[in-house]
Amino acid sequence: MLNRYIASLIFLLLSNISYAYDFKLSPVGRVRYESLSDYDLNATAGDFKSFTGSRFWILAEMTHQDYKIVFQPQFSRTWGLDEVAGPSSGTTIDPTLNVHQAYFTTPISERFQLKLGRQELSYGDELVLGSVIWSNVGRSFDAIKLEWKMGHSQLHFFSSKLSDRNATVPSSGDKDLHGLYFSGRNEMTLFNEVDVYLLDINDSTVSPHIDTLSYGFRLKGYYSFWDYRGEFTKQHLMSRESSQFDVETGVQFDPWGRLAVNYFVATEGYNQLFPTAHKWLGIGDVVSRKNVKGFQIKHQLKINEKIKTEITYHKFERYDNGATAFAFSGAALGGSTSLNNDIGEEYDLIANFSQNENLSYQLGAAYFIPGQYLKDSAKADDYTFIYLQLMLKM
Ligand SMILES: [Ca+2]
Ligand SMILES: [Ca+2]
Repeated sequence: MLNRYIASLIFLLLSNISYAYDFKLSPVGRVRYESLSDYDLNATAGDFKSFTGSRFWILAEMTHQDYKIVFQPQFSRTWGLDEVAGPSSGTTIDPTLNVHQAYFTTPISERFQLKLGRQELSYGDELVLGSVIWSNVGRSFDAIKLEWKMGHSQLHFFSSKLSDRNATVPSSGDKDLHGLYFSGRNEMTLFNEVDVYLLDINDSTVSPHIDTLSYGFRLKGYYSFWDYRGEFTKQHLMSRESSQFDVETGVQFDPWGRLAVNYFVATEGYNQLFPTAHKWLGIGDVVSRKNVKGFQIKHQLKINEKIKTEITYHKFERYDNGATAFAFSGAALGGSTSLNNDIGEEYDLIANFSQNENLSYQLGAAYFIPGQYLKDSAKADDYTFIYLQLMLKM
């Protein structure tokens, strides 16, 4: 009897708690098959890859007055891959569940709020800071962020601990990212988005410590059927100066879709920071934004409410023939002896079919043809990438 009384009391307490805040769940499930033939650009050496990856998450938001806790458990898994304890498919070993985001927000005053904990950082076109939604894991930061709202615009100051080396053992120090990012939004369509930022990576895990200071601006706007975006970043790595710029302009020809051209340059010492590279430098993920220049021509078409297509041609060259080209991983792509700058070209196709507001299918294909520079580096063969993705959002 007493047990039943206690149980009722607990139930009563719990049901009261559940009414004490608003609870919102946004679940997403995504499964993608990928196949890569000759990513090494060498048909003689075997490197065929084919796999299926799952990314499932529940974004749980608990709000009470001006306070909010966001918790995002995530299950990310390549099918059939072994866990530490051994194979986990068709056995009694389960893979692990991870946490992609866990933070809370609290107001400091009417215009200021603090966001504290593990969180995604996504700004502008994600050229310098992105959440990499494409990835089967995505990118998060352990960070403190102060947000200042100014109408539709915002000024954010954040500081993230990228690596802590003296938490458990004494060591030289940590690696931190500090940033100041102004996202200006206004009514003028021609300068619809005006961003200015300052980012500093202070790496004290090495001796002497390294400071990478980057500052830049970004513009985005449109006028009638014409649109553009552009971003320029200047960088100082101790005494070395680097920079990048990336501009795109497009025209909407209804009902024939949008035709756009993009031109980009990144000098040989440029540190691309934390971008969603997959979004801009070709879905084949061959190069990174470092010692590269080139252009793309893109055609985007909305056939109807359900079907969208995107076809892109990319051209990549080295900016400086005194340094190698750089692969998506950041490692050298090709040798340093060739004087030719032609890295190669890539054709991309993305077709998206939304069955309804919840379920969508996406087919993607990339075909990369090496240029003379890579041919001189014994990377002379074409690379093909294909994926098929199904996503359910609720
Ligand atoms: Ca190969
Ligand atoms: Ca520390």
